[in-house]
Amino acid sequence: MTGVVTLGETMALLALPEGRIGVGTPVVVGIGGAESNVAIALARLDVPCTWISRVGDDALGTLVGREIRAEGVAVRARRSTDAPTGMMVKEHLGGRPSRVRYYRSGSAASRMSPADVDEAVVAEADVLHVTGITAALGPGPRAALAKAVEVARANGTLVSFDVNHRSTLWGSDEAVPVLSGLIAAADLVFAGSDEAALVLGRPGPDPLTPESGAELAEALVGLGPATAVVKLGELGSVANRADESVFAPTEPVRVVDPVGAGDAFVGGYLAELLRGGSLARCLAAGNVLGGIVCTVPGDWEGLPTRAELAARGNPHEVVR
Ligand code: KDG
Repeated sequence: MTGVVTLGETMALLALPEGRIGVGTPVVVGIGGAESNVAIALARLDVPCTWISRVGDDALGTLVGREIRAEGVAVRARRSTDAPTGMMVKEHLGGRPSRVRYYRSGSAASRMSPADVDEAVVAEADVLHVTGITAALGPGPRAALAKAVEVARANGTLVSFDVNHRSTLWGSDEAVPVLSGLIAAADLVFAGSDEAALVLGRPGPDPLTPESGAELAEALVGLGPATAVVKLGELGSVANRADESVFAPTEPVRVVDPVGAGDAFVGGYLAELLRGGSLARCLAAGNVLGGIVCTVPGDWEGLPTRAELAARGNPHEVVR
């Protein structure tokens, strides 16, 4: 197994454990980024991983690189001397996240370009995993994404794409055609139900059920990918591939912080895929990781190692 390569921005994360920003408000410093969250999930499950990005030549850039490397992920991130590391501030109320604000416009990662893409690393990987966030960062990152996808497709590297629409970064008029193009170029697509509805130009499913989720997954496959997965939150997840529809329910968990659950899901799914698991097992593994990460504060800190996962017993799965 040569593993997974990801590409995207990771920011310094300033978490305010309770209340809003003010003089003397305690802050917990960490990091967060959808693609590195996935890479960390995979590395903790013993899947070799590389993360490609750019960070600033500053203390936050050092923090980001050091933390991701410490998780066993290979870091390919140039340091920009003329742009800072991006940052996000996460406020909490009653112990749960209440608001996230980005300070990433003009960040080092928003200046990524195709030159940042290590072609050999992408060509040799089993999977390239990318998300819509990178496309929203600007023309340079979008071009880097396009190059990574092109190299992957030319070399038989599976392209995995998580829609990850961030409405605070771009409007849907600009986002939908770009996201649709990336879905068409991918082999495997992940979306939340609202994201799937957005790119398909439909209202969000009401009620959200395994059946309405399955319809969305089937419609996403109609855009081009071989497999589409729709994450259904506390219901579980559903996938469509070659006219087969598979639903896997979740076990209930005590949710402390749901941010990062989607990335954990993708990490669990891809790890199982690389072990040769069936579609049902991939969904079940995704559900388990997504659930676990919700029980711990932070976007990725609760991700389990392979040993911790094994200690929990086998994920429950249902196929139909
Ligand atoms: O999926 C969790 C991410 O949203 C978070 O870690 C930060 O990448 C991030 C983003 O752009 O919101």
